[in-house]
Amino acid sequence: KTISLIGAPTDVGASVRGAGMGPDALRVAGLMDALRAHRLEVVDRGNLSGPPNPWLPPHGGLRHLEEVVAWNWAVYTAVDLALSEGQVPLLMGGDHCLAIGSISAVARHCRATGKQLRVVWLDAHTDVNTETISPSGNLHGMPVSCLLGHGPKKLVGWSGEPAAITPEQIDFIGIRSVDADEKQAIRQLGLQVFDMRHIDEHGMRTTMSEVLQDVHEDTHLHVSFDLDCLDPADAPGVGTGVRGGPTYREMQLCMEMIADTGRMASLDVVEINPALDVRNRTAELAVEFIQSLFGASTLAR
Ligand code: DIR
Ligand code: MN
Ligand code: MN
Ligand code: MN
Repeated sequence: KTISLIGAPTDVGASVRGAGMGPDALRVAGLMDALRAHRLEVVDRGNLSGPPNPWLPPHGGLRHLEEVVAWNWAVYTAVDLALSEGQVPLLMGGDHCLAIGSISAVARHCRATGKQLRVVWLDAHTDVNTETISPSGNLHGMPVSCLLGHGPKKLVGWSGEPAAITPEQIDFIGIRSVDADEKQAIRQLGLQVFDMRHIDEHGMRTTMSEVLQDVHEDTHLHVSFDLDCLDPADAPGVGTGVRGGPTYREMQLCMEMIADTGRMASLDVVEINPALDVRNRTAELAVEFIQSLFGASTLAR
């Protein structure tokens, strides 16, 4: 299968400027060649275009709603096209609000093809805020709510159903920052959150076994990888870093276990912020993990 790189250079959903430079940071870090080195076919579809970041305060609990809608529509269309051509879309963000368009397109595709969608959300945050509970109004903290059908009307229902996914279809890994009212939302929705304490106590291996146990032949596995999942000591180029993330080795194991399922069919790589990075270290790290997600490992070639 051909991997289709889709750049979405925007930070309209974020609280810190700079994530819009993420796609080029990944290209400069050698993403294409890294994947081709593992005999994968890759096409770079270039960058999508959309409105500039007006950098305004929130309106009714939401910042830049119109801009977030416009960017996500471009993402939805591009991911939909890639999937319809039988390719594996790799969305290069951009901030995490873009997962709304990306996963909505994936959900629609899964319904059309009879696949069972499972989402693995790798993040320090659960991103399940809404306009009524978000302390920031930033839409990169709300994509999961939108996908569950609880966001602003303009960002809900894109998959063709009221909700793109149900709570049982998504698992969160690496979580260590949840806002006060977000905690209640997690409990009410019954979301499966494997927080850092869970990983501390059970290890990444057991955690990922739990997450992946019901992945089977008909599963379409979507990975939404927010680089702030990693410890900021390893990945300094993110807007909202939180210390205490998985180690480099734990994260590699996570990626390798996902690759072992052979079911990953779409991917978001988001929140890389080159303006805050150190010599492109975070994008280079992302490239290593992406290679592992696509099956690279120490002894297999
Ligand atoms: C925070 C930050 N929970 C918010 N969220 C981030 O603004 O909703 N998600 N940074 O990745
Ligand atoms: Mn996120
Ligand atoms: Mn995050
Ligand atoms: Mn589960």
